[in-house]
Amino acid sequence: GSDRTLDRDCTTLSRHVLQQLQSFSPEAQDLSALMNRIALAGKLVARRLSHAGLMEGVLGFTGEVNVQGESVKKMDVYANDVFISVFKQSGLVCRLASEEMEKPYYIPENCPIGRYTLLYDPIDGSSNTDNNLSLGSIFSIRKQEGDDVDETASDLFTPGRNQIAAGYILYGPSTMLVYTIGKGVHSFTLDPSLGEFILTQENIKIPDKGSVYSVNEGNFWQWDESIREYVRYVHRTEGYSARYSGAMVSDIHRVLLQGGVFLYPGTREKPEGKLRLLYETAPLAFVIEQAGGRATTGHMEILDVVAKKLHQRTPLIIGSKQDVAKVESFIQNGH
Ligand code: AHM
Ligand code: MG
Repeated sequence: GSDRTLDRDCTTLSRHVLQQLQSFSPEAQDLSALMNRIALAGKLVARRLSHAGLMEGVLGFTGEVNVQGESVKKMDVYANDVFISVFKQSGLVCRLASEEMEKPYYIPENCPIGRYTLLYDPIDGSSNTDNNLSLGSIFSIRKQEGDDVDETASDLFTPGRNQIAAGYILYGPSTMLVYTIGKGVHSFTLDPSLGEFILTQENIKIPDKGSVYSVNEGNFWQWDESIREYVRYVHRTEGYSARYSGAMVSDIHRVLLQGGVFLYPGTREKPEGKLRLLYETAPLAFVIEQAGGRATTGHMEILDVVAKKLHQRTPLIIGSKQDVAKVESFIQNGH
């Protein structure tokens, strides 16, 4: 009835975070405030994207190359700065680290009290930016351990299981925010007329098996033979569909809802693949594990991998339990 609709319409993100924890605990207050800030960053990026083609100076390249050796787009810089300015005012975060910055960014005025670190990829799927296709932002929140505020951020070199919150924002036909604080996975949709993320699905469970496989087959001859064998298996087995958008947030969102597997394996030249552990593969692994799926490098659960450096890469095989196990058995046993 209408009351239920109203109830659902009123579950905003910050309220939802509080509901999952002891509302008045300091931890609940902090996490609610942190998620609120992430939502604000998402709204700012979504707003800019929705007008991008109409405005001067929003799309295209800056002419710079980032630490990863990738050409930087204007939207990458904009979104990176959005997170910085939003969290500067939060008081809670002393340090941010992102795909676009070689070293962590410190906010000294927050450091005496701000004991959290935000790790993020401001724009996931950059190659989609200039074509008005789906994009994402990925985030991970960790507690800052000890007083190690040096440039290496070595206190972050612990397993992904230590994340206290993680998720992504998907800029698609609607803007969605999906998050976990270790108590299930929940999705919110931005209602542009309210300017609020409203709860759309609680406790999302990924199917144990799906029909989608999502991988860039253009890399076929750069892969290890075991991955080629897996893809040959998929080709000769009825019932698989290929889906690959160029933005893993959108591909993994599909896998979360409908099941299947997303892979970004290593190549012979780059055995660790392309994706970065701390702000790409670990946060997505946390979400998918919380939904009942798995994420592995092929040899080790992603959440057990310990970074040795800030921008460390890992191979990624993520999705439904059975589909991930299938890929794994090709890697480990050749079939
Ligand atoms: P980005 O953060 O620089 O955009 O890189 C991550 C993206 C993923 O979203 C996507 O799955 C992958 O890189 C696409 O790379 P490729 O073109 O090599 O398949
Ligand atoms: Mg990225």
